[in-house]
Amino acid sequence: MFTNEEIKSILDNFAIAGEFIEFYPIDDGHINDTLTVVYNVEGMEMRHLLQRINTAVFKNPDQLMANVDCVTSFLRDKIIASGGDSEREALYCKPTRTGKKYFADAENRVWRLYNFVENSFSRNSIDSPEIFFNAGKAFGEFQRQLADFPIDKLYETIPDFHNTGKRYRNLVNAIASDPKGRVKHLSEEIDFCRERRDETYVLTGKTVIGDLPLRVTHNDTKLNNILFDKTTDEPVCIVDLDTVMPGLSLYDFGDAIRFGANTAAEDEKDISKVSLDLGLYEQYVRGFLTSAGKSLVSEEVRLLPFSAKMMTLECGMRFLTDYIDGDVYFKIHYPDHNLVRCHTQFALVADIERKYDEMMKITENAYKEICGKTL
Ligand code: GN1
Ligand code: MG
Repeated sequence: MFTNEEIKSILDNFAIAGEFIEFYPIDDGHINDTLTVVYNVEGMEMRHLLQRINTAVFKNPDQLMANVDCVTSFLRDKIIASGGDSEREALYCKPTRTGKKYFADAENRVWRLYNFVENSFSRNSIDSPEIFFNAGKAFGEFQRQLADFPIDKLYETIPDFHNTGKRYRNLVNAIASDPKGRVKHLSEEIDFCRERRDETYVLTGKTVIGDLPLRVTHNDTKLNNILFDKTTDEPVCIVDLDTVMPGLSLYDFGDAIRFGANTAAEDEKDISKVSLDLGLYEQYVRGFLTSAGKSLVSEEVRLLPFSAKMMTLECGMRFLTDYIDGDVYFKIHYPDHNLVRCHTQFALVADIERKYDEMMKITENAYKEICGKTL
């Protein structure tokens, strides 16, 4: 997709030492383009992470990078204060030669350069339950670290990002305009959303009346946004900080379950493989409560199963909306990719509904055991 020459000419604008050797694309994300770039510094290999920011999604790069800068420096200070290794446990952006946080090229593409976390990897599925416990603990810890972050310093990089009711209205608008004539084949999917419409307003409603506190949250807690240590297999660093914004702890919890506790991939074509793994659900609840439990109000804990359902429904509605719009938001790798993703999400919602009582019991027991409180 990019040539060596092109990448080299972009990198020439950043204040880094050595000679550029090569790059490798990292294909995980649905929004930005991410590349590992390799340099030769006096005979030693040095890597950085180069990203092209999708400015159709993140419309204001200055505000986006101001957020990222504030959050990463804040986390870095905390990590240093607690005796951690800030080179590996925190991200930081390397400035351009003119001291800016990003570089805009002649075609107005926006690029930024991060430190590369050595000896780490990301995963798209869970190979042992303990890993998911650790993932829950890491995202809970991330939230705890940001608990005293000055929330009004943050710009809302994507307004209403997890406003599920607004996502529902966006779907209704897409159905009404139907630019690709796809709606006629989607009556089942649309009915599925319509039947759950009233639930899409629950979390925002409870926030407005003060039952749920606004916190600084990550908002994109997919398993592959954690870097794990290759040697110890423990989480090292949370990445993809573009959507760190004021939000609900439930957004972070629910989205992590949506992706990590699914027995199938987000884009599995055979939906009979899709289900909610209750064992993994339990592991994540326990990990999350271990690090964040004490600071949560009981309403947040009570709604953990509901948030898993809502974040999955919301994501499914977003894939469906994008399919109807003609695949303009998420990257796709084949024509019906967004529809396939929508089907897996809705199948998972249906399975969560079947297992809801059990999820509630697991949550109650874990809360009692870990935080000594009853719901
Ligand atoms: C996008 O970029 P990536 O793949 O981490 C999306 C998330 C969705 C996710 C679905 C800014 O995340 O909200 O949950 O795809 N990010 C944005 O896999 O829209
Ligand atoms: Mg990501």
